[in-house]
Formats: sequence, C-alpha cells, structure tokens
Amino acid sequence: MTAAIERRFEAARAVVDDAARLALSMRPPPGGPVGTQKSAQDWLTEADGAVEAFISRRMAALFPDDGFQGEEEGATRSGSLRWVVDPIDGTSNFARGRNRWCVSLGLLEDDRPVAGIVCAPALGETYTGLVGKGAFLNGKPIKASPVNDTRSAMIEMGWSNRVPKPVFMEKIGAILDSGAMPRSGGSGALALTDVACGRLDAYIEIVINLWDVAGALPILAEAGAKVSPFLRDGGLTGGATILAVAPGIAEALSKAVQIPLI
Ligand code: LIP
Repeated sequence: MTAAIERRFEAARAVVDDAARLALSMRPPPGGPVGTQKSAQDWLTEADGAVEAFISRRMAALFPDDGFQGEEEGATRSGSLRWVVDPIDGTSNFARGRNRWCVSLGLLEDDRPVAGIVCAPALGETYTGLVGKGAFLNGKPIKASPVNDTRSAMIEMGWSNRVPKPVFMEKIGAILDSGAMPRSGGSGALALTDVACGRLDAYIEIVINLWDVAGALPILAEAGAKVSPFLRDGGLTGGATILAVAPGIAEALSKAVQIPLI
C-alpha cells in the first residue's frame, strides 16, 4: 500500500464524515416518500445531488489530479486514481425518513479497488477498508461469518426495476430452496458491508452499479468474503451481477444461484 493511497484514505474519511452529516441534516421526516422517481421505484432526493457535489468539491480541492465518478453526475474527472461515490445509497429508504442508507466512497487505482468508506450516520456506523490493512466497523476489526451451511444462512437479495421479474423470482426461489432465510433492505452498499461483518451470510443483486459497490469491495476483500468478478463481468462500465458470500457457503450458494465466483 503506497503512502499516497493511505494519505487519500485518511483525508477521505473526514470528507465522508462531513458529507454524512450534511445528508442526515437533509433527510426527510418519517412519512411518505419525499423526492422524485428517475424510473419506477428508483428514487432521487435533493440530498443525492447536494451530497455528491459536496464530496466532488472537497476531493477536487484535496486531490485535483484524481478522477471522480458519481451516481448522479457520472464521470466528471479522469485519473489513474479515481474516486467513485454513491452520495445516498438506499435513497428509497432515505426518502421516507428510514435509517437504512449510507454515503459510499471508493478509491480505485487503475480500476482496482484499493480503499473504501461506507458511512451510515443514522445507524451511527462507519465501515472502512484499505487493501492490505484490514476491514473495520467503527474502528473494530470485522470478518465474514463462519456459517458453513445454507440452512442456517441469512441471505439478502437486492431488487430494482432493472431486473426482469422471472429472473428475480428464479433467484429468490433458489435462495429459499437452499434453506436460507431471505432478506431485502434497499441498500446494496449496506448489504455488502453486512456480509463483510457477518451480519449477513451473502448478498446477491442481478444488476447493480459500480457506485453502489466501489466503497464496499475493499472492505469485503479485507474481511475474507468471496466476491464474484463484478468488475471483470462489466461492472466497470455498466450494471452487472454481484454475489458476495461468506467462505463457508460460497461454493454451495454459487452453485445454487448459478453465479460463478471466478
Ligand atoms: C440502490 C441500491 C440497491 C438497489 C437499488 C438502488 P440507490 O441504490 O443500493 O441495491 O437494489 O435499486 O440501486 O439508488 O439508493 O443509490
């Protein structure tokens, strides 16, 4: 791990903390959804744009030569070191005043994830990961769960209008047939970090985007989770499938849901 990346990681933690505080101050009160739909059930709030612009400004001031890509504005700067942000992951929850959402920021070096920060201020939790330096939740080391039987596993499956219903139903059916307990929480980034700390034993999403996962990928790797080759399979340039799973059930689940891990 280079000093340049470690310096960026430390600086980014402060930026994400401030961005998360801004997001929390803009969160709608509990109640019906406040925001607009970019497409069916794909929500957008004022905070998504405001938080992304905030992070972009701060990272540009700190590291003007770095690249920057966000969910809302796309790739606005290029560089061999590139920041990839989801300003509010779990916007459908955020829009209703729920707690399950986060600010997710990942650093890629030549398209390889090297550092990640996922901050859920309404939950009082921040996940961090730096390649070669471990994965942490609020500063405490984390690792994927020791579960080795899908019949005692808890598995989350992400939903979006990007996935045809028959495909979604087929995968949920395979999860149930494996004897696992299903979940769906509305934030891919928080589901992936839940796998990293063993609160979940696996997460599957058929079509998810780089900004949803860039922060969590280094955290998963450092926590010993097995992850399908999302970046190789098109995730660098568009939506792709992800399976992140505890090592003890990786082979069985990969076979059951037909998502290769290599
Ligand atoms: C969400 C992801 C979730 C997916 C949703 C959406 P957003 O991101 O976290 O996994 O199922 O469709 O993409 O829109 O809240 O940033």
